[in-house]
Amino acid sequence: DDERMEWWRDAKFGMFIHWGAYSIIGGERGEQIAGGGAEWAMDKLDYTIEEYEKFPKMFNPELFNADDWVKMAKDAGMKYIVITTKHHDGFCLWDSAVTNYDIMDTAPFKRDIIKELAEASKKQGIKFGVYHSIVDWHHPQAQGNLFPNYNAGQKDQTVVNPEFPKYYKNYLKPQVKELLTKYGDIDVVWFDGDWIADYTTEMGKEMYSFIRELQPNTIINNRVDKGRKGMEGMDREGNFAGDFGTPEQEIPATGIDEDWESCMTMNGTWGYKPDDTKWKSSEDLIQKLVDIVSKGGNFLLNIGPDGYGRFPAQSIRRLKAMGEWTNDNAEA
Ligand code: JFZ
Repeated sequence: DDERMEWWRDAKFGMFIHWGAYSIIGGERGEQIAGGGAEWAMDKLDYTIEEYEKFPKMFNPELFNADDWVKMAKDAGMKYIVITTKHHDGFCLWDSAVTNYDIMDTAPFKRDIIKELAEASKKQGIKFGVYHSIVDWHHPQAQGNLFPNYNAGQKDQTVVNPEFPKYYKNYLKPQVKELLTKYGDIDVVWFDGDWIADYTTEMGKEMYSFIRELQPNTIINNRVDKGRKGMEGMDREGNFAGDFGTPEQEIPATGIDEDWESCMTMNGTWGYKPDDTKWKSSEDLIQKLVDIVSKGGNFLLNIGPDGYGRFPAQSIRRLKAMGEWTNDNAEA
């Protein structure tokens, strides 16, 4: 397995991208502003499924340019990209065969974003991965049992939908299969939303082997298993927890003898949110990179592009500063 993990261990620095219909909302509804991550707008701003559907219907990010995004990542010294194929809101950024709630059928954009990014990454020689949410606020079988009168469906995350195993088998797995068979090498699969009561360790194990059968070299994060926060499950021999741990917005105090990746935002939100102006300084981000790398981890640093397909200027500046620093310090 060392061979499979080799590129990832060498990579050190990657770009996380949270992008979807919520990027139009920017965390705002009338005078309400969502606290925390704006990618949770559907839940936090109390949109019903029907109300929320208008955002995918107007998602038309004409300024999106996959080559530019990949180049910005590369110039920053990043070696891989992980983008949200589907976040908790359920809207899919690729052409999915099992739903119309995707970029080709519901949105006016009608360009397969995942295809464009996968191709641009390949062309420019950078690894490409997908973030995929187990939680799905749009799918009836993944909702709590009060569907459809239950807004985003996840306010009570202990509510189990007896139909969830059907969603897992007939929707989640087929979607993962599409992603792993239609877009060339998928170097990382980054699951999230494993905490909901419906999801089980058995499902996680099955998903893990399913992916490895489709693409033996894909690297999968620990949230493929149930309830694996941060580094949970990574420290015990034989304990199933995917291939790497995912401490979030934190750096472990000491080096850990396991594979891990710290994911962080440049401000305090994953999805685009103009109200959040608490940007970490470039110096701070460079220090975090050094700290993480010196402790043997990877740094997955997030960008939340806006609804037009632009990276926020504040993010671009920080990427540039980090690129200058990593270039200066790269071995000849
Ligand atoms: C999740 C998402 O809910 C969030 O929107 C974002 O995508 C982030 C990267 O992941 O949020 C989490 C997931 C796990 C933990 C905390 C927040 N955790 O393990 O502590």
